[in-house]
Amino acid sequence: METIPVGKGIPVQEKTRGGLTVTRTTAWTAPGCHNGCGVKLFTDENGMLVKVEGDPDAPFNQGRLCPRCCALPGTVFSERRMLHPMKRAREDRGKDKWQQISWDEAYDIIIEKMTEIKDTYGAETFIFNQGTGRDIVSYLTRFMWSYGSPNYVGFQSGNSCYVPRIVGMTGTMGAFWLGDFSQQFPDRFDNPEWQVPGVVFNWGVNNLVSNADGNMGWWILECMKRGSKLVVIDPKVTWLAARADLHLRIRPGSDGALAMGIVNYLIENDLYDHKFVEQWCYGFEELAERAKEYPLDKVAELCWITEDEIVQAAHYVVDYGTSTMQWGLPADANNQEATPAAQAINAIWQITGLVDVPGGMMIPVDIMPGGYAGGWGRELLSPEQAAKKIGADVYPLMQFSPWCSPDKMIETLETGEPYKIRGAWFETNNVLACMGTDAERLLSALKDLEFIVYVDPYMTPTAMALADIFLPVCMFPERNGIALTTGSQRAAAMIKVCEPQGESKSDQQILLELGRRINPDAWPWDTVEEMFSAQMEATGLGFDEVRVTSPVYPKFTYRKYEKGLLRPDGQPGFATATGRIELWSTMLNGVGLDPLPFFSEPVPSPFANPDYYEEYPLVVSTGIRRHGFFHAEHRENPYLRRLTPEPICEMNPKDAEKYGVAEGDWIWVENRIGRCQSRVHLNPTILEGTATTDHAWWFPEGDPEKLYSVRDVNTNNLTEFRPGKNGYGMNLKALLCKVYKADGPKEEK
Ligand SMILES: Nc1nc2c(c(=O)[nH]1)N[C@H]1C(S)=C(S)[C@@H](COP(=O)(O)OP(=O)(O)OC[C@H]3O[C@@H](n4cnc5c(=O)[nH]c(N)nc54)[C@H](O)[C@@H]3O)O[C@H]1N2
Ligand SMILES: Nc1nc2c(c(=O)[nH]1)N[C@H]1C(S)=C(S)[C@@H](COP(=O)(O)OP(=O)(O)OC[C@H]3O[C@@H](n4cnc5c(=O)[nH]c(N)nc54)[C@H](O)[C@@H]3O)O[C@H]1N2
Ligand SMILES: [Mo]
Repeated sequence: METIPVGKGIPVQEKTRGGLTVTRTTAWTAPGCHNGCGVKLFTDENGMLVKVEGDPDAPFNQGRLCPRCCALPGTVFSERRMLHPMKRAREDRGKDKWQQISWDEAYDIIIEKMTEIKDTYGAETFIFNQGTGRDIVSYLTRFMWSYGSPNYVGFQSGNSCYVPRIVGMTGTMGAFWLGDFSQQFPDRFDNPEWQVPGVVFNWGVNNLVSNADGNMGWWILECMKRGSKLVVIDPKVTWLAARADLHLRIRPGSDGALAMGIVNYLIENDLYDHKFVEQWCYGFEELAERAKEYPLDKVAELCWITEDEIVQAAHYVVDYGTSTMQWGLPADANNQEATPAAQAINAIWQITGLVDVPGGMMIPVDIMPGGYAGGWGRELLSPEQAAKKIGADVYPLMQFSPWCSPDKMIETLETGEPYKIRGAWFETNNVLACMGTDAERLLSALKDLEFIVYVDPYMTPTAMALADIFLPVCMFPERNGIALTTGSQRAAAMIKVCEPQGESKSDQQILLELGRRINPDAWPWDTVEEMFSAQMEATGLGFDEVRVTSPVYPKFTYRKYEKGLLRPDGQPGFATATGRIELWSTMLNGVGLDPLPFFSEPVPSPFANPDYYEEYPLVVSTGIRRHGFFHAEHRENPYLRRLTPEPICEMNPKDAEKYGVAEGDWIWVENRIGRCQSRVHLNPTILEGTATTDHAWWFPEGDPEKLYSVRDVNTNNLTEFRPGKNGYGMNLKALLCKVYKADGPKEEK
């Protein structure tokens, strides 16, 4: 593979005038992050990390940095870091009765219990749990496969972070795409091949705060400075929405209808790219027929917007040369039928031919195939064991990804069918505070397992409730590593600049050491650096080399479908059965699913469930991202906590008046699944009839044996295990709720 080394010639380490050592490296995990920004870490003569700056030479962030990295020393040196491996008797789960042990003892207990479970019941009865993408995916999946289990899970119903959208992309194009903000080029906005998008669509994404999925919010401003128009589709007036040329404040959960309405308008008004459709698309007639079900008047009513706004949006797609689109989590998680909605949104840019062209939608080049997404070592799992994956029989698409079905897994935990689950491994997943849907149901389902291991830099409510063995991990300044980010458009080195706190070790070290004991053939490396080099084999680069040339970019070309660069057989076209973009998906049809995009109401919804709506009259989006927190993390860091000290429910002042609550009140937010507490914040930019809640709340300073009050304030007391027909998608952004006054948390459980 042809690669472009960016770092060559820039020193990795230098002394500053103040006597500090500055190291150019990459931010990755822990603590949690999606992006892998280039950073400069400043350490003093005692090896203390004293300061972090953004690296202006890193093309990805060009010196920008979020508050969580700026406040990193407070996170690394927090008194709440876990310093030693610990064990606890199974009957003491939930009690703060831990005993410090050595790594050897921890490993011995783990190997003994995991071997016993495998020999007695089968490796499939031991499940592996991961939260969002952090730097463990490829190592933990390899560990799981080398042990023999097919069950990788995160307990977010419908695997509803990115996976539903990815199925919508691969199911139609055999590829994955992103908005083209020049991120694939080391010289970025100056690259001569790149063109500034005529229009940027920001579709249900708050990227200045979340910088989600390999996208950075400031790139949009760079495009706007260079002339891009901006369209924002978001019920809330975000910072970017306030500066948009067009802002569609749609009803949460109605995105699929809007997309189908735009597709229909583009086709009926002959605004699509005939030549591209004829040459590269399959199933256009069928799509056009389906889209007729979404005329302007109907869509306007469903989305709570005007017909004219839909018409304007459709024109912004095509009237300014090119347009590109960055989307966000609501596309996966505001409606069970998320994949069909993702197909609909994709179709807008597919029928207009804005595919892998400068300033359109961009198909990234994977520097390490399967690296970030976890395909490394999949051959270690035998076909017999793979066939035991929970949910893959009901949802056949699940055979193709590392993940099993969380919705079937919760049933399996409860019923013991088709087999009883015995043990669980949690790494990067504080599931009872954040990722876990219907948190109370999940706690009941997990609490009696025979053996639970938890791996984290911090004690968490989940570890306190469930773990028998706790393994402390170190953070990125304390270890070496390679950062592979979403789309793996680059590989970057992480360089150790300070000693790990206490006895903590890196995830990679832990999994290599345990892997060598559990299946030595699968883990032939003596050091983690040797393992990193093996992972990067396709690039021909070793870790030592990447250490100085980091970041390394794969060479990028546009219109790969014309050049035979997308298909394994090297022929022009797309990696689908027909070789074309399948607007009518043969892959989905092949597993008995609707091959065309469609919209159906989220469950519950104001239109589909009027009786529910009458009792629970607010449409609530849960999980608004905050600058200072990555999910359930960072609340122990005083600098970051100050930004958002408590969970907030934002609502329009008119709704607050209607429901008798006021600014600063503690309230219950409640629906038919459960309730959680929050403080009211009145915000006139919230669309009337809707509200938002923060997710992932707990109080690290609280009582461990009350699980840090997580059960009082967890917004996932309101969410439900209920995926779409293909097993993917859920509703956590368009719930129906009511609100009323409460006394404040820490009173209840
Ligand atoms: N600081 C910080 N950054 C993060 C995270 C974090 O916890 N903290 N988490 C990371 C993770 S794993 C993810 S998945 C991403 C998620 O980040 P994003 O993809 O940006 O998603 P959200 O922040 O959930 O919502 C984005 C916007 O969608 C709007 N919205 C809500 N409901 C709907 C709807 O139904 N339709 C439309 N069109 N818009 C809607 C909201 O008002 C909000 O402005 O963030 C990542 N980045
Ligand atoms: N209601 C509602 N719920 C949501 C969401 C929402 O919008 N609304 N968002 C959902 C989404 S999109 C996602 S992706 C999930 C995220 O859910 P998770 O990814 O499970 O997030 P956390 O609960 O913060 O748990 C992560 C844990 O990993 C630890 N950690 C961080 N980095 C590392 C590391 O490198 N190694 C190890 N071993 N540990 C590490 C942290 O200290 C923390 O305890 O939450 C989901 N939950
Ligand atoms: Mo996520």
